[in-house]
Amino acid sequence: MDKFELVNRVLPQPQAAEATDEHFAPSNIALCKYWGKRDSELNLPINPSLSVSLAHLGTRTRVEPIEGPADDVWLNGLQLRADTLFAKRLSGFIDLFRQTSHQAFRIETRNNIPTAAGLASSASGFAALTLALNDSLKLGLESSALSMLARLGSGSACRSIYEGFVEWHMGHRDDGADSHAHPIDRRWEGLAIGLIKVDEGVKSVDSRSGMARTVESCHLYQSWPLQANTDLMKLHQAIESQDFTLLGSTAEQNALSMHATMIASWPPLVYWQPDSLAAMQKIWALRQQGLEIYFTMDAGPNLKLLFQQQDSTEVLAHFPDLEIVMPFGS
Ligand code: 2P0
Repeated sequence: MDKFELVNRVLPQPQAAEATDEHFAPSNIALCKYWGKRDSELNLPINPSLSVSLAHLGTRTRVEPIEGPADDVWLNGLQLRADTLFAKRLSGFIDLFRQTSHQAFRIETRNNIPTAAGLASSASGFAALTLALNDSLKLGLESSALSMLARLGSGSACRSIYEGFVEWHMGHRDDGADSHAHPIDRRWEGLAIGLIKVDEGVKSVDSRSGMARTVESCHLYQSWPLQANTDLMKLHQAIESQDFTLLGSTAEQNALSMHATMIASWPPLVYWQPDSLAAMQKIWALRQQGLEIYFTMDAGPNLKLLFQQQDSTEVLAHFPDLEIVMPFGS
């Protein structure tokens, strides 16, 4: 099955496109990571994942039908050339929604994710675009269908349809119709995430290629789905009982296990830089001294610190440049 067939089955008859207001989708950070696909056309994962959305940090997107043959893409107030990778990816995604029509759109998208944070914007970007298209074409889709569609733009975008804690059920069907995210009905006031910038440059191997390389070449990868499933259960337990030690230790071990599979790929995939390791060692030393902090990392050199609001002053004393996000408020 290709993605056009899948979308064709899900979409109701689209109405004439209309201009929309801005639609917002939050960025998200996985506590149990998505790493590896069983189908790269449909972005179907090999393992389930669990994330927390970053409240007001994310992407705002509006779309407007325009005359002419080509989309007109604006990112953070700047018009992009149609041959840029970003514009091509957006237009390729919109093609899924205009199967029989040739309707072009002006797409205005803005990220308020701090550039220093090293956070991916593709998750919130494709989620916000999916919400805007649903509005423009009057599709009236439910959140689970929106999540499934956003997944076709970028896997992790399926989690950005929701706020708070979110689980991506990997699904088992070959067509991917059952692979979408669900919100977890639990809040955690006082849970804090700190963004530690190590390097904000563009990484040399993107997640998509990195995952493919790991699945193809890493023997350790065989144990990854088992680890992810075990961690998922622990995270559910931690969220249910508000057990921060369990949440932080599980998220940190999960991230390090994912990085172990990357490092053991061939050619090796090492996203860490010397300052990444220095930050980890600092965190481990502070933890030894009794400060309860943990970290997680994605496919890049930056760290995301997990801690409790009650420790903010002490954490800031050790990491003065930390950008803090409270996913559930304080
Ligand atoms: C995650 N990452 O769960 C993991 C952890 C990176 C490391 O989801 O190919 O940009 O578009 O499905 O969603 C980044 O992968 O990949 C990601 P595609 P995506 O957050």
